[in-house]
Amino acid sequence: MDNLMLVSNRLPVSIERRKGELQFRPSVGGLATGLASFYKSYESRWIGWSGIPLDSITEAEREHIAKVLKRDYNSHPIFFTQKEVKNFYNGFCNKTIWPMLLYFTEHVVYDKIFWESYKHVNRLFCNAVIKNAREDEVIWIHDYHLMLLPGMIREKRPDSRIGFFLHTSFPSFEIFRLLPWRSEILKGVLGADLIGFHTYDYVRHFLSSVQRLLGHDCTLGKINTGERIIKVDTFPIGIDYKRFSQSTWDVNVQKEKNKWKKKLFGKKIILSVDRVDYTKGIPRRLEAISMFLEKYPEYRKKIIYILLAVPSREQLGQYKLLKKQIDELVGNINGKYGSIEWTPVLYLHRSLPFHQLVALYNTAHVAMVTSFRDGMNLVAKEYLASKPDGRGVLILSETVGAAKELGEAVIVNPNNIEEMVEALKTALTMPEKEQVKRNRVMQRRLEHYNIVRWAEEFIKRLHASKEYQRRMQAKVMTREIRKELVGKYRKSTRRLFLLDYDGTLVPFFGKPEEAVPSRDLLKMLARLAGDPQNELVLISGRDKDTMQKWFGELNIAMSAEHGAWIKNSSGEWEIISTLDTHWKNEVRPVLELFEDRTPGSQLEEKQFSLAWHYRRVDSELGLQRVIELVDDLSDFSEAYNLQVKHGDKTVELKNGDINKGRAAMHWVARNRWDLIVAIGDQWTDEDLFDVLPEEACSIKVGLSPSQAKYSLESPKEVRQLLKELVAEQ
Ligand code: GDG
Repeated sequence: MDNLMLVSNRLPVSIERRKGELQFRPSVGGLATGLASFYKSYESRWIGWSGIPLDSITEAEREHIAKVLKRDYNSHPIFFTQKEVKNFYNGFCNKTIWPMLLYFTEHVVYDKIFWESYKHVNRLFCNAVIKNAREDEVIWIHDYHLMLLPGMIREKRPDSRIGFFLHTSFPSFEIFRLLPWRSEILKGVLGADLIGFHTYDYVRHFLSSVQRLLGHDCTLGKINTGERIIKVDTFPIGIDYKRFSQSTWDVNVQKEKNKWKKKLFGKKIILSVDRVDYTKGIPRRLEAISMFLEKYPEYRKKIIYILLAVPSREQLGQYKLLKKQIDELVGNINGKYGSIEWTPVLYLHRSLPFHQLVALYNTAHVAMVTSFRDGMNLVAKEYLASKPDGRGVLILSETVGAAKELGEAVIVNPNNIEEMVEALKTALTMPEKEQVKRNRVMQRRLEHYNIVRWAEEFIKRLHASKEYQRRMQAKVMTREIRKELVGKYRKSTRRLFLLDYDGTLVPFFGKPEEAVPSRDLLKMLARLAGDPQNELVLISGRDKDTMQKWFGELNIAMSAEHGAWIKNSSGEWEIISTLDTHWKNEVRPVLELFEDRTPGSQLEEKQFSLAWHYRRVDSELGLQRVIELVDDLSDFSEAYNLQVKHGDKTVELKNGDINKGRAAMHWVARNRWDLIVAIGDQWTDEDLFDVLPEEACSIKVGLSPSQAKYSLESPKEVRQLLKELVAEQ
């Protein structure tokens, strides 16, 4: 395992002043709890906020904190002033970006001062990372507090290996676009090499924002910024499963359990554990409890609801209000239904030590996780892990990330009180056999994909993403390299040229039919093909009739429709293999609809493919339509084994087994060439580069990433190079 630098807002340990003394205590919260076990088992270091305001400690205390954190926790603290805590943490983090990412737009505060502070604090983190991280260290940045940091580090250290993981949800574009600083935030995140989310929906939403706001091409979880390729993927966070399941046998946990059993004799326990946060849906859940007691009075005195609410962000008005609301609701329920011997809601407004938490999980008959929104929600997973005998029922909100993995739970809509009431009834009456059956399936999954697997998987994919970038880094073809190629050309006697046409030999035109080859170009191609030691193949995405019309006079080999058709220099056009085209009748109406709805767009039909061109469409509208179209086409592509390629202002569908690489092999495998030159400009040409032997000279036109060896700036440079090759000596 490599050296790893974890960066998050909070360190896994917080520093507090109690009775005048500084105290170091483990932080409570999803990220800190989750990563602590992974962190300890590897060569890692952690950078994060100390949790104590800079202006409340002396210089000596500051040094002491840094020393203890380094010595005992391998951590480096960042210190904030009171003002930074106010504007960065309580401000932009918790009043702006948190409610935005979790769909609570009514709580979002748009304040320029908060934003300035967010930038400033991200810069503080950046300086600390640059100062402490070794050149080869993997940097893994966490969560919504540090969304600008990947970009800031990338600027200072372009070769860094950076991962970013967002622990919250990522909202749909219509929500995210509300943020005045949306583009800066996206650009910041795109400084990473790998970006991770808990669920595929968040990935989808993120990609759609990147595409619509920054205009980058996003295909198959890859973002092409024109300079780098960034991967975006799903990594549902796991828990330290064994720690929970095995702790249930611990003496302290057993003691605690016995206490609860004695105290609650015979009553069924319903449990919830959350930070006091409006995303967690605590008041709505209390209303459901109240309605349940009203609707099913036979359960009065037979159940008890333990509401463990961990204090959170208490300085913020919104959170103070929420706390007040919860206090009142608990008071009302207990006043209305309770009696001297029975309190329906047991309200614990504090954080419990781990063994007490596990005892509660283990004792509870039902756990209610009914957040309105939650990136994942670890409590749901921890509850299941704390049930070695498999008994217990989890009621789970459909809008939390965990619902994607825990489908065997009783799933509810957290806004639907009646449904929650019925879910409680279902949970309390569910036969034990059924409980065990459901839980075992979920437990197996959680045990397998635990927190360590999650982190290892992320780091593995980060390396893979970097490796992919390395392969896609075409080197600019300098004058020296060009000279070298000319030298090689002169010495070789069996040469193969595989050339794309549009965007490679000629620039793009508004209408595809305008790209007719000039007389000069035809002359040059004829000259290249005229040398008996050369085999020239034009491999284009165009239809064969156009190719024939434009180049038929030349003695050259051709391939049309991205490799569906091939033609030897002195032969006829042939289909590369029998291909089914029935799918076109199904898909054509969809594309026609897009053509009608999008002024300036054009549908092109070829024998084995359908293409929708949007070069002349207003750019915002074009991007918007592409997203819709690619989405609409996904069902067809699966059903008919089609490829959907989003290339240069075109979305093209074709049979899955056609590609330029396959067509190129027809010529590559034919001879023992001593020089192969392949030139192309688009994603479809990557298939061509892919099949070439190691020694071939592959050239990408344009500066975007490619696995080609070299890059040239424009078709003009390509023509210049070809001219140099065929020039008289
Ligand atoms: C964020 C995302 C995502 C709670 N009370 C006590 C206690 N806890 C621990 C739990 C759990 C953690 O805190 C809470 O994690 P959640 O996932 O439920 O929620 P957030 O804090 O909002 O976490 C969330 C998570 O990050 C990870 O990516 O799942 O969606 O919002 O681990 O056990 N621990 C102890 N005593 C308590 O009283 N010891």
